[in-house]
Amino acid sequence: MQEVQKPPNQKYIKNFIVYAEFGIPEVNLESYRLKISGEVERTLSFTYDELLKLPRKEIVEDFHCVTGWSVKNVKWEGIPFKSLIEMARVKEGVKWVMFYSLDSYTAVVPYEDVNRDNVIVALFMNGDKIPLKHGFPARPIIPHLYGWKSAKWLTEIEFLKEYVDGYWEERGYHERGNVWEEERFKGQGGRHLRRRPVL
Ligand SMILES: Nc1nc2c(c(=O)[nH]1)N[C@H]1C(S)=C(S)[C@@H](COP(=O)(O)O)O[C@H]1N2
Ligand SMILES: [Mo]
Repeated sequence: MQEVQKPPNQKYIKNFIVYAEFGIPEVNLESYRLKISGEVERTLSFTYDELLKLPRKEIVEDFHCVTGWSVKNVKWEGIPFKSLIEMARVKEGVKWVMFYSLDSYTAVVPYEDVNRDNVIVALFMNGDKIPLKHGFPARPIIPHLYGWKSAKWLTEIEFLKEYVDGYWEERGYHERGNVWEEERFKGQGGRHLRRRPVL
């Protein structure tokens, strides 16, 4: 049997460390909406009840924070990202996706990294509604990217043709953040997005 490799320079720990750069927000489900915007044929807006009625899938994946900790086998359940892409009819030429959170946190990811079968907008974590401190009502789960790309308290998904920094990207963190290629900071790791000198 082939052993599943641990990502480079990560250590497994038992429990998540909670991060909330802007504090844990209050969530009002009456006014909460998840919006799909930007370069789409159809702008969408879902209430929490509407999100709960969409078809869901379950994934079990390890979670990796760029600071070096990982948690094994987290079970998430939510809306397949590909089904949101279909519902909104994302336009040709989209290259990036920006996530916006209730607390003003933002994170950017390449479109090709979310247009995959094991990427979801999670509503459930380990069998229960996502606990508030872990991002209730919704957060994107992109298992092969570092945890900072998983914006908790998600309120908007914007499809973009041009790159824009999110919160941590503005502070030097990588545009993609692939854990297997160790893309922690801009200019490190992976093949595609390495900054080439402009001559
Ligand atoms: N809104 C928001 N989302 C966030 C963060 C944050 O500070 N605010 N921190 C990120 C980071 S760096 C990590 S590793 C994970 C941690 O998830 P957890 O707080 O559920 O453990 O959330 C990510 N999503
Ligand atoms: Mo993180």
